[in-house]
Amino acid sequence: MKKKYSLPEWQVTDESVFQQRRDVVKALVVAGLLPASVLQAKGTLKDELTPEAAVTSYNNFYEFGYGKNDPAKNARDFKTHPWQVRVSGLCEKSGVFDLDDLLKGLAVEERIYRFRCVEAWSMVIPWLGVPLAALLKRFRPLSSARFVRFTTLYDPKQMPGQRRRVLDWPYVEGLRMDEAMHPLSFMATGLYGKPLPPQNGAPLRLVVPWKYGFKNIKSIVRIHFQEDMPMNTWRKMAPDEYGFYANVNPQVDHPRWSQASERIIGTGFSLFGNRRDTEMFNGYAEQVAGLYRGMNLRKFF
Ligand SMILES: Nc1nc2c(c(=O)[nH]1)N[C@H]1C(S)=C(S)[C@@H](COP(=O)(O)O)O[C@H]1N2
Ligand SMILES: [Mo]
Repeated sequence: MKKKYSLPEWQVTDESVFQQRRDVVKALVVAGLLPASVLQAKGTLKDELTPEAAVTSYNNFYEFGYGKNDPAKNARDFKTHPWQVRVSGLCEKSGVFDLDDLLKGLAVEERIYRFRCVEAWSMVIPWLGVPLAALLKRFRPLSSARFVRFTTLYDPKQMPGQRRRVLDWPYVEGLRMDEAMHPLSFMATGLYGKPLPPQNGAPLRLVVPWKYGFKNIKSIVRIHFQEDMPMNTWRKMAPDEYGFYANVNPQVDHPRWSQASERIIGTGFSLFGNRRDTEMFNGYAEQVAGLYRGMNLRKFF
């Protein structure tokens, strides 16, 4: 199931094996038998899978509350089946589709991707899903479609966070078409080999691993192809802090904090700090830098 865009095998170790190995290393460090630096050496603590319990309990999903632990509690009864997606705009096959029909015939893949929130924390998550390009091609976008816009469900009855106008609901995100069609762009339907938990954006959630987490819009009910750049929710909220592109970039700080490094979630107690340097395009520069050739990434943050 591993695809070439997943992190290479040697960088990702099974959660339990990794935990054991790290415990041994830590014990040796504490005992003075190994230098502390080994705990931060490249390829050791770096790309371990984030424990499933952390992926599914430390969430941002404001529709279900604003605390990291709220979505897992408040989304427990969220109804994600049946689920319909409305497709509109500059494409040949618009309409309202049942999600089951939309996914029929598309091969489900596993992708292990780094995930970097704009708040400077990160995870490594094994997703299940389909390449975004494969899904979008079904609607035959016209060549005049330069952007695609995604919209989250609006349902204040089920989503208590929407009863307050903390954000301009419903949540909206967008991609340039060439970004959307890039082989790394992914539409997730599961994680850790199981269907997506509601708090992670069931039943359909965008995953664009070289961009900040807020681009990864959850519980999508609408896909719209258009000529002009869509306004995305966080940019509308605070245009000086959140852009349209939102490419992970350690050289362009958030106005209120540095983006040079990130806190690794779920690694538990660490003597030497569970941080790592943030990488350009979240480590995917080789694959995606070409999309932005000639663009000033300070201006288009
Ligand atoms: N609809 C919607 N999508 C959303 C959000 C949200 O509040 N509402 N939060 C975003 C942010 S800021 C992040 S970091 C990721 C978090 O995804 P996770 O909880 O699966 O880790 O979801 C993104 N997608
Ligand atoms: Mo985020």
